[in-house]
Amino acid sequence: MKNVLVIGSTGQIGSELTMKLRGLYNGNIVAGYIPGAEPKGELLESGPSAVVDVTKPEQIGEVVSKYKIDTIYNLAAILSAVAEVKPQLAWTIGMGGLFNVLEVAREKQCAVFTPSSIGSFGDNTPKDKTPQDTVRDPKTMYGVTKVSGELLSNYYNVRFGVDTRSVRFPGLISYVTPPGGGTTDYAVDIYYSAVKGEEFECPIAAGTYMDMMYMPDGLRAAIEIMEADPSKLKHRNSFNIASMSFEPEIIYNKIKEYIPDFKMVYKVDPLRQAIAESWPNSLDDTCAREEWGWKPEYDLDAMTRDMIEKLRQRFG
Ligand code: AKB
Repeated sequence: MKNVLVIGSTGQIGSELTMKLRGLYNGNIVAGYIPGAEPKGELLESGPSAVVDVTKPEQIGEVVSKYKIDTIYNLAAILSAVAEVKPQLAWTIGMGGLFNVLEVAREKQCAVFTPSSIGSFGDNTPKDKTPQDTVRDPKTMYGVTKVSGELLSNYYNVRFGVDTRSVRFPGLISYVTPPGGGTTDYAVDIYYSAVKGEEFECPIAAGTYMDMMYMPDGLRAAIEIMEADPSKLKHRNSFNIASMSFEPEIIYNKIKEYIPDFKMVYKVDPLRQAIAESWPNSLDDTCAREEWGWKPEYDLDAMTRDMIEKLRQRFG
């Protein structure tokens, strides 16, 4: 029996993670949402939901008590590009929200998963096969909140014994709920354009490599790290995980294998490009593999086949 609260359950990760957790565990898997982003359809009908604004600790505490929550997935976040436009809001949600979650978790003894990101690295980090433990000096507010969030989560683990764990997500690619305001969003949008028969305007310049991951692998990582044997974990917040790294020409050419008349032009967004250039080209995920058996299942080809098939079912 497991009782889980997913904060941000209607977002890109939350909408799929909540459904997957409901399929896996008996117990209350509560879809936490904010007004204006209500759960709909299967997400609403398949289990309990509750208003949980991460900036309101009393709301988190009430839901945790009511449903006897033992694990919180704290997915509320402002993604990297929007965080540069609204840095104060990004801090309030990323750090203020995390502090509230950790305090509730300390009082009510919950385990906590809070995603970190490839955005937690900066210009002085080794770019290729970026190590687990290395220089981290991000210049973006998103990156600042991710590094600080990792440190705060480790502090709550060491100081108060809160079971905090996390992974550094690459750009997550999915056909279910689109992301909003991220630097890696182009790698999702490109599939929608290709399947709809539209020309794609790529906001990231040719040659810019970033780590990416298909959502089923990302969901498995979030669940497996929380189920890992704690005695084997030398790290907690947060693990490098990886499955594929590509630049726009590589994903474009892969899609063209399936949709030969697909066209892409470049319309580089300076904000997203600067962020992308400050991030690693590819992460070394050896520690995750060794400490809790992480292993991705999808490469670029398998992901592309599945994305196109699923989007074709939706858009014809
Ligand atoms: C973003 O682009 O902001 C996110 C991330 C890699 O953390 N997808």
